[in-house]
Amino acid sequence: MRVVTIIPTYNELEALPVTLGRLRAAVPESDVLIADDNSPDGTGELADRLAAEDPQIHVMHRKGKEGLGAAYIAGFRWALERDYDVVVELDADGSHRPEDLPRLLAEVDRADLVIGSRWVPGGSVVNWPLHRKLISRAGSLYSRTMLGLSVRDITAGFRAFRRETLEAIDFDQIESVGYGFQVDMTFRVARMGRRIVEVPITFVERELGVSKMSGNIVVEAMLNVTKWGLSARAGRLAERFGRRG
Ligand SMILES: Nc1nc2c(ncn2[C@@H]2O[C@H](COP(=O)(O)OP(=O)(O)OP(=O)(O)O)[C@@H](O)[C@H]2O)c(=O)[nH]1
Ligand SMILES: [Mg+2]
Repeated sequence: MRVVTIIPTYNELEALPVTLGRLRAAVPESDVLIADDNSPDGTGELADRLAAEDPQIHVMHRKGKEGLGAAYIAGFRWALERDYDVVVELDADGSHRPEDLPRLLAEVDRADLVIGSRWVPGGSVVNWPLHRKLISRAGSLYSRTMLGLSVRDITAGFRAFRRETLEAIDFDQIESVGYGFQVDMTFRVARMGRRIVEVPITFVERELGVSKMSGNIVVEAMLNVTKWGLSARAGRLAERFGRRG
């Protein structure tokens, strides 16, 4: 099983080397692709230096900041052009513990998508204020209800995809950039009837660097979820009336 872990970065100069060191120690068999959006702080150059010392580390330099979703899609295409069987998503900021990755990979034999989940029994969040926990849980609950999904942590960004799952997705149709991107991917995988398994993880709020999360990203995600939920319902209604008429 050939595994590549994609790490999207924007201004992660302090956090990236720590995360990378932990990842290489925890899952030495995984190759790494750093997808950097021309970070002004020099993360891209640091990534090049780390890659020069380690043949399993690769770097993709992108023009400028286009959001997490666009960076992941570029990384997915890169991975599919090479013969990887499993593609992992991992944040650079230490929130996703590389030490949890072997437990995700252990499930990928029996799942099309494995999600490292905060909101299943055994999962948890460290260093989040109550309001942030509530926003995340409420966002997942709203998305689950609107989209009719059983996944607990829909916005989670720590994931392992089987290659076949990614091959079945038309990336040109994906519109969202932030959390909406993760919801969008989950919804597409579920609608294809593929199997999603959640594995409990401990999510640790970043200690180094600055957050790129914004109110806009949350609003975008919720608006998109509402739109997708309503159009899926409209589609089902049209089908029902179509059958009758
Ligand atoms: N390439 C690229 N990476 C990004 C972009 N925005 C965020 N990232 C990376 O995506 C990962 C998650 O971003 P974060 O800023 O941690 O967002 P978050 O996890 O929602 O928020 P906090 O952890 O609270 O800071 C990190 O590795 C970021 O560097 C982007 O526009 N382009
Ligand atoms: Mg983060």
